[in-house]
Amino acid sequence: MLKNLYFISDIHLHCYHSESETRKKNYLFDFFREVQNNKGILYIVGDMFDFWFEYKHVIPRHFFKVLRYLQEMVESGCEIHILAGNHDYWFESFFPGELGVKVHLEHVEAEFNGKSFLITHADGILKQERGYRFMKKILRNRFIITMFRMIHPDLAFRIAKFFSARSRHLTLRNPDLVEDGLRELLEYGEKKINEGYQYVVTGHFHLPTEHQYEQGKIINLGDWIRYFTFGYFDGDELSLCYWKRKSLKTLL
Ligand SMILES: [Mn+2]
Repeated sequence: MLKNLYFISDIHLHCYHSESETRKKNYLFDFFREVQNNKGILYIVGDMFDFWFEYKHVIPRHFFKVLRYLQEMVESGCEIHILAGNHDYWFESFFPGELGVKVHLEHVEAEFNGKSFLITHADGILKQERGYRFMKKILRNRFIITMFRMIHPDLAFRIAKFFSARSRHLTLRNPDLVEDGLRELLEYGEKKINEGYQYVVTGHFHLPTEHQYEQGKIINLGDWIRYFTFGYFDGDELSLCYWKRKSLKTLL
């Protein structure tokens, strides 16, 4: 019987060093060690990186330690899946080829112990994301990706940092929008559960959420910026968990 299935999303690893980044990574490595010790299956449900871009011969150096961890986990028997988010859509062959991590550019439908899961970053599902849905088409256009690859990596990451900071500024939403978003997210969950899924696992909203419907449950995974939350399926039940809750008091 399968147990020890983990879900995590929205870690938003940056391509520069800072105190908060070091703290975030230390928590993340503690979490990875737990997955590794339990020989778990891990789904990274989008936006692990604040920006990821692949070149034919170059990988971004700031993520080296994280990538090394992922490779070690796979080598010690863990199964790792990574879903593309809106910040890190541009995966090519590096993850499967060099790390042994399975890449999913779209949502994943899976069954574990007879329970059906819908696993999705869930970007672009809200009404308030109308502008983003348009941008998504541009950002995923093959020609534009090829053109962007022609830019020197140092400059490309500087451009990405600028746009990422800007999008963060725009998503510092007012409470009304958060409330609307949550309502729509729960409606989305209900719809998917009525379609036959027992568990709907989402990322993207940075809002730890666990809602039980009659026939199933939706979980929004929160993030690893403020909440340090993850989803855990023990083989029978899926729940939202807080990593080292006690120590978080000093962080918030
Ligand atoms: Mn996202």
